Amino acid sequence: MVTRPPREDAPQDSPRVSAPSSSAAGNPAVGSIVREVVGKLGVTRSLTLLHANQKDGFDCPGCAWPEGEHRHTLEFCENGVKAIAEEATPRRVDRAFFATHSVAELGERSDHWLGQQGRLTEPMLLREGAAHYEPVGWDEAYDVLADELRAMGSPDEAVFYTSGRTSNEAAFLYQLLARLLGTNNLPDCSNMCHESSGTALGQTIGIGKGTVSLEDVHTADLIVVCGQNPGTNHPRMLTALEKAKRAGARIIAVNPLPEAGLLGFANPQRPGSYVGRSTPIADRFLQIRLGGDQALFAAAGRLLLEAEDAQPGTVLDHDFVSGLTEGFWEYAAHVRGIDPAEVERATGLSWTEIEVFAEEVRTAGSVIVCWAMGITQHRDAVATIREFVNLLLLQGNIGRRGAGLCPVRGHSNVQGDRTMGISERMPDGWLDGLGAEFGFDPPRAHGYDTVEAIRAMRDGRVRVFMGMGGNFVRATPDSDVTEAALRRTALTVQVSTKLNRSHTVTGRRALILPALGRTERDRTGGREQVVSVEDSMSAVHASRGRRRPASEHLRSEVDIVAGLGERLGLGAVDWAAMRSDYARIRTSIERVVPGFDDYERRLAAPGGFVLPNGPRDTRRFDTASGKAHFSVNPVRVLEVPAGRLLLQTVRSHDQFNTTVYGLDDRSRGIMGGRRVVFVNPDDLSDLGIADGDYVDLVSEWSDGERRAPHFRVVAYPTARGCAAAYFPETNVLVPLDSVAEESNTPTSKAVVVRLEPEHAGT
Ligand SMILES: Nc1nc2c(c(=O)[nH]1)N[C@H]1C(S)=C(S)[C@@H](COP(=O)(O)OP(=O)(O)OC[C@H]3O[C@@H](n4cnc5c(=O)[nH]c(N)nc54)[C@H](O)[C@@H]3O)O[C@H]1N2
Ligand SMILES: Nc1nc2c(c(=O)[nH]1)N[C@H]1C(S)=C(S)[C@@H](COP(=O)(O)OP(=O)(O)OC[C@H]3O[C@@H](n4cnc5c(=O)[nH]c(N)nc54)[C@H](O)[C@@H]3O)O[C@H]1N2
Ligand SMILES: [Mo]
Repeated sequence: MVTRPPREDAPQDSPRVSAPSSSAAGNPAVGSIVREVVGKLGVTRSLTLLHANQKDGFDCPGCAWPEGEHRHTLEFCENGVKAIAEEATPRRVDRAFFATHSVAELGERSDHWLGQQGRLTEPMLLREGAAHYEPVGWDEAYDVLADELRAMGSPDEAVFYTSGRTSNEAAFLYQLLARLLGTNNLPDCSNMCHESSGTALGQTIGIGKGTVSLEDVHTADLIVVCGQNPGTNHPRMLTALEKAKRAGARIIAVNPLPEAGLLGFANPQRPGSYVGRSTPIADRFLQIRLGGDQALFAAAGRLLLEAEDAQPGTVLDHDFVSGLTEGFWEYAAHVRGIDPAEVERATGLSWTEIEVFAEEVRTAGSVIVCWAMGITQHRDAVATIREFVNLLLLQGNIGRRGAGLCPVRGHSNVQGDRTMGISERMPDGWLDGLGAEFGFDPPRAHGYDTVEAIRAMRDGRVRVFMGMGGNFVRATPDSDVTEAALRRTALTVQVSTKLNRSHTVTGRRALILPALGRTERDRTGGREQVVSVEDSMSAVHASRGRRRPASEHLRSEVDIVAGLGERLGLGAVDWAAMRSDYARIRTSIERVVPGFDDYERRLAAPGGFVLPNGPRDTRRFDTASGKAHFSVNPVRVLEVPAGRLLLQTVRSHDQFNTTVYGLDDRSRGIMGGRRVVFVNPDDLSDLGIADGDYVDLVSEWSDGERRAPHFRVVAYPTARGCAAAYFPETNVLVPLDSVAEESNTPTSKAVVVRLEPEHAGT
């Protein structure tokens, strides 16, 4: 399988390399914000920002980090600004654009170019055999989709994908529509993101969510940040870490890369720090080998038990362990037996470094572990997160001030979408409630997750693919396989705000349905509508757009789903009433989804409300036994054959997932290009490759090789044996079958590759 770089990449992609920066925000960030905003939007549009994350404004479409209690007039960050600027762009992709550019031609363009073309303006249809999309009215678009859905042999021939920006109201209606149709095929971006967290936390503490509030972060003694690059991906989290530090917290960064945001930070919200003085964030940096975290946490568990042996009664929280947990003895017996040499191999750390880490944990009164994709996108991700739980349980670090588990979510409403039932496997009790509310019997068989959906399309078992936001073809692994899979369907439908590659890789027919964005006024049904979202810490609040929509033809996601439900005549649901008053949807949500009592009134309260969380609020664990579970997880080393490296695929500072804002990664010293691969200088000399050389990345998997051509090698201080390159250019290298155990998440952070010098053998 050989993939050529998209045509546009070649001329654009000539990376210039300089030293990585040592802090994430501060002067350069402020400059970048001003340039971004005024350059892209002009002065009037820039005022949109004043409403970001304000109590009566819209929820920032950037990330899912919660808003603080005392909001600054401008509660935004550099990358939130970029997300808003993307949506507020004055550029338009209209019918003339599609008449000029054929689908084949658009398919050759880079992700960056596609995203730069602006906002979609009206529904477009690609007819069978046609070279161009053509405009179509909303009614005809619904007809095309409804006819194709009616023509299916079984409801399971439809797949309904969701990205994580969709509001609670739209998500609830969307899953209702799929289930009324008769399928649980509701894959979502979570399958590629925090699925491993949900799986591990559900098994061990009885809820698939984190257990900390922002207040806990501010008051923790020790915060361990694992597998996360907050300086780029959750910049507002740095404000919370800074606050915690000022209150005396210690912070440990665990990462193969020395990420700028963890090394230093100047708060752009406080003019005092504009002058370039930066607060170092991490007190300690553990440069771990990819996939080594499970071994690190297991080893720390062993060391805590040994410390308890040496001074009984001083380390473990015996009341907590004996009263509220089970499985302690099996866990203790297991970790006492783990082999330090094996741990050193798995982590690339010395046993002394691990002892120092365990000592930090032992002496801290309260500990929080935060994590993101560096943990969840590994083969042993679920076991690793269970190991985080084990370590915290030992000292009763759950359900107590300043302590707990903190999976840091990605998309701004990805957690809310799950709460609303966007999942291929909702529990029976939840489905019972849905069925009772709408008088039907929801399907019970589990549906396809993202990887299973690709397999089903590949094997010709799917007729209709619908994407509620997102960019399925670029976000998913094994790009060549996934593209071929989508092309086997009869119809692909994308509900989108902006042009992306998923519009160019289509079924026999394709629809683009343009939607309102978060920042835009929603006057569906002739009245001002408000939607709601849930952040990473289970706080639900209202979001109200203020800007004039990019086009008069845009419809809200709620409107689009309700319109389709109505056209299909599905169920005893008053789709029209729900569409014209979103409060009607919330009334149903209140009756179906636990924790939403009095939804409408509490949503109107400033800042919204927080959903109940058993472990956090009352140390109640909703597991079969009613206790939190210790677990036994064998330590496994990610083995790499000689001469090969473990490649992780990461985000640059200038992208939001598959949306490439620009070609720079300021924090890592890369300008003007994205086809770079970061490798440790010692590995380079072992391989006989030099900084500045060009190589093909070739991934090796049991079913064959995959190739991504033409990457500039950058000597970079990453952990030994590990490499990094940007997603989505490298998704072609991630084998579809290389997934995390139990969660089925693609292993985007561990792909075995060899670097093949360009023109080798020619
Ligand atoms: N500006 C911006 N913000 C975003 C996004 C964006 O693309 N742009 N995306 C959003 C989404 S959907 C998500 S999920 C989040 C993603 O947020 P992150 O998880 O921060 O994103 P990644 O770039 O994938 O970074 C993974 C980090 O984990 C480290 N890592 C990789 N493997 C390992 C490992 O085995 N062990 C340890 N300890 N570390 C490891 C990498 O070096 C890197 O620092 O951000 C959200 N916010
Ligand atoms: N190799 C590799 N692959 C990965 C990852 C990785 O780290 N490495 N990360 C994974 C992760 S964590 C995630 S979450 C997924 C992301 O997967 P997705 O969520 O599918 O991808 P995005 O790039 O966020 O989607 C961008 C598109 O969403 C549309 N959009 C934006 N805002 C709105 C809106 O308000 N409404 C609607 N209807 N559409 C909108 C725009 O058209 C835009 O082009 O990718 C995953 N893939
Ligand atoms: Mo994500």
